This record gives sequence, structure tokens and C-alpha cells, in this order.
Amino acid sequence: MTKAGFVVVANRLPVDRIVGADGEEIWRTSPGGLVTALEPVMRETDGAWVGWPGQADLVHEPFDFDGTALIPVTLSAEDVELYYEGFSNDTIWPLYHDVIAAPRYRRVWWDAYVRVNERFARAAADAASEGATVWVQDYQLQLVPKLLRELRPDLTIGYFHHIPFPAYGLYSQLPWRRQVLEGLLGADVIGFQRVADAGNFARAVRRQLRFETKATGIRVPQEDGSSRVALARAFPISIDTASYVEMARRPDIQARAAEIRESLGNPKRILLGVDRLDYTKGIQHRLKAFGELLEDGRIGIEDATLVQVASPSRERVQAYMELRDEIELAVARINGDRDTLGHTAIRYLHQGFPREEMVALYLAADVMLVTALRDGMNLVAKEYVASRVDNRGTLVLSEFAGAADELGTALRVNPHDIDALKQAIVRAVEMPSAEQGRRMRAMRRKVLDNDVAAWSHSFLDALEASRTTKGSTP
Ligand code: GDG
Repeated sequence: MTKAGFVVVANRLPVDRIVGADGEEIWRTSPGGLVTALEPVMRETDGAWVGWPGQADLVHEPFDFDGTALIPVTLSAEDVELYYEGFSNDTIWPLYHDVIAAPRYRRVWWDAYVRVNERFARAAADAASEGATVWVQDYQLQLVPKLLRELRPDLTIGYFHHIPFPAYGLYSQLPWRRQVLEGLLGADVIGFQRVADAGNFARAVRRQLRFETKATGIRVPQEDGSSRVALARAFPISIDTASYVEMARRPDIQARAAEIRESLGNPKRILLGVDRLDYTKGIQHRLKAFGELLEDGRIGIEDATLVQVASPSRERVQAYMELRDEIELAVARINGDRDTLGHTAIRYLHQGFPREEMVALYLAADVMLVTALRDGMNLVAKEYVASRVDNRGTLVLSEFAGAADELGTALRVNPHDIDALKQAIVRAVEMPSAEQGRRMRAMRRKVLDNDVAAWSHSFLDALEASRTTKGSTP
């Protein structure tokens, strides 16, 4: 395999493996933001992508896919359980989302996390050409930057953190807090979603490691007594805006939106929630507020329907099983109490849908509810805005989602404050169309000007700049 000048390292490869009836193996692009974000960059460079192919115990040689070298990293069933479901999704995920669920600290999970991160680092080191650029993605691989730098000091290494970085008072719970910070500081550029996340990271570095920080620069001492400067700052991620605009303009998708409204009985207002079924998304808070509004009579059952898409996620992790039960109980209670034979309060869908259907739903929805308790960015908010080519619709947006930093004319809410959330929903439902237009136009400008290509370029430009200023300083 030839070595690559640009290497992406992510927990997952950008493809899914399907085995046909005749036993033939097919690889298909897995729909995901990161794939779309990096596709142009991968095409321009002789890129390679290191990641897990998504099936336990699958051993597979590197292969070419659409001009990108895909390098599968094998994870055993035990690795998946301990490194992925355990440490990544039951320790780091809840801790970094402000302990909405209790993080579990288990030493065997940590050991597996170290072991698997070493495996990814070795695979990346083998794939990269002399002086190559390597871009590591997300919280499953926080130790890779340092491990990779040790193996290959010639590389320029970037890391992007897709989820929040918590305040020090919470972060300091992590028994391996020093190792994780040191792992991340192996990168030349460490990217976060929000300015606040970068600030929390710098504070943790000062408190734990006593390293000097200045604006976005962190001085990292080297073993030989010199030091280098790592950059830690915000690069808010975005979506492939143009493709959403294009889908939203398609007559068949617009017709589908009308059909969705019709099939719900043409209520005056359709409210929509779209989330992976995850405790960070504030689905229960949304249901509670909507249920109370129906109970209070401030919203009539004939006037509004809430469509909640909750796509299946992490179904083997205990906290997610419990969450599903809680949400489904809440939905059934509200529907049982409020439905009439002709109208339903909440149309709940525990399913995933094609992107076209999501856009039709966005177009059908008068009000989009994003009530995350903590969220790195929340792409759904940006997708809704991008899809509203008619400049209509209202976005209710939690201040705890990264998107709130950019989408200033959304109706901003604290989802923990149920009365305020109810008030915001009523305001959204009643918002005059001129005000909808004014708010939506301002948000659309933001999302159209800052798409995912702009995001990857700004990150890679910063990484390139760090290469030119590289070199140890005394
Ligand atoms: C993490 C961070 C950050 C959902 N259901 C369906 C479906 N989706 C798509 C959405 C959206 C994506 O999944 C979810 O992205 P989010 O940003 O909302 O949330 P996470 O999955 O938690 O992502 C987050 C993100 O990384 C990127 O950095 O913004 O904060 O937590 O694109 O549309 N897509 C389809 N069918 C579904 O049923 N096709």
C-alpha cells in the first residue's frame, strides 16, 4: 500500500459492509456528516482513512474506495464492549455532557481504551507518508495524538472534538484526567465546537498539568527541555448546506412534505423533534412541556401535533435502554390522556429515515424543537434552517447546544426551565409569518456562509499554519 500525505483517523470507517445473498461483499458509503465534510479534501489529496469497519472481529486488508485508501482496524467483540460501549459511551460521553447520566469509571474499560487507541495510532503511523498531515476525530481517540507523535515526530497532527469539553469541576472526576489531556496535547491543533469548550480544555491543562496558556496557545514542554505550542480553539462544525437547499427545492420532496401534513390530518401546526435516542437531547423535557400545554388547554389537540423521530442508538448500553423505556412511557401516557380518535398528540417514530424524508419532515414542520441538555453542536438545527428555503418556520433552540452560539435569532431556551420552554413553544406556534421570516433569514445567512467545507478548510488551514511555524522553541 502506498503511503498517504493526508490521513483521517476516526472510530468508524466512512463505509458499511454488506454481504449479499451470494456471499459477495459490498462496501457502501455510510451516511454521515464527517464523510460529506471530508469527501472533497480526500478527493483532492492522496488520502487514507483509518477506522473500524463496524463489525466485531472483522479482519480486512486495506482497500481502495472511490480513490481513498480505507484502512480497517480490527476490534474484537470484547474491544467493542470495553473500549466503545464502555469507556467511550459510558464513561466519556456522560462525563463530557455534564454528567446528565452518571459516568461509570471502570479500570478494565480504560485498559481497553489505551490498547485500542494504540492500535489506531499504529495503523495511522503505518499509513502516513513522510511529513504527512493526520487528522484525528473525536472522543473515542483522545490518546491517539500523543501516541502518534511518539511513533512519528515528522507528522503534523490535528484533532477535532465533536462533543463538549466539560468544566474542570466535572472533568476532574476522571481517574485518568492527566493521561487524556496529555494524549490530546500530542496534536498541533486541537479543535472544539465552542469557544467555551476550548476554554474548559485550557483551564484543565493549567490546573492539572500547570502548562502555560496564552490566548489559544498552550506551551507544551518537551523531554529535551524545549517546548512547542499547541493551538486549542473553536471551529464550529456545519453541514453540507447546498445539498439541503437542493433537496428542499425538489418538487417531489415538497410534495412529500404536503403529504406528511395531510397524513397527520392537516393540523394547524406541526412541531418536530429529530434526535438520536440519547439522554443528552432533552427529549423528555420537550415531551413534558408539550404534554402540559395540552393539559393546560393552551394548545388544543386539533391545533398541533408533535412528530418525534428518535433514531435507535447505542441499544446495548444500559442507560440507553432505560431512556427508551422512559420516553416510550411518557409518549404513551400523553397520547393515552390526550388523543381523540381523529387526532394524535405525539407521533413517535423509533426509526431511522432516508435524508430526503428528513428534509420533507423539516419542510412540513412549523416548529422545530431542539432542546438538548448539552450538545457539542447539533446539526439537526442547522439542517432545519438550511432546508427552509421558504424562509418560514421557527426554531426553538437550547442554549446548551453549540449551535446557539451561531443561530442568534432562534427562540433560545433553557430546557430545564419547563415553564420557559412552554412559553417558547406557545410563542413559536403563534409567531406571525413576518417575524418567522426575519428570524429565519438571519439564521440562513449564517448557515449558508459557514458550511461544512468552510469548516474543514479553516481547520486544515490552521493546521497548515502550525506546520510552517513548527519547530521547538527554547
Ligand atoms: C455528534 C455531537 C455534533 C438523526 N436521525 C436520523 C438522521 N439523523 C442525523 C441528523 C444529523 C445527525 O444524524 C445527528 O447529528 P447531531 O449533530 O444532531 O447529533 P450527534 O449524532 O449527537 O452528533 C453533535 C455532531 O457530532 C457533529 O460534530 O453536532 O453535537 O453529539 O445529521 O440529520 N439522519 C437520517 N435519518 C434519521 O432517522 N437520515
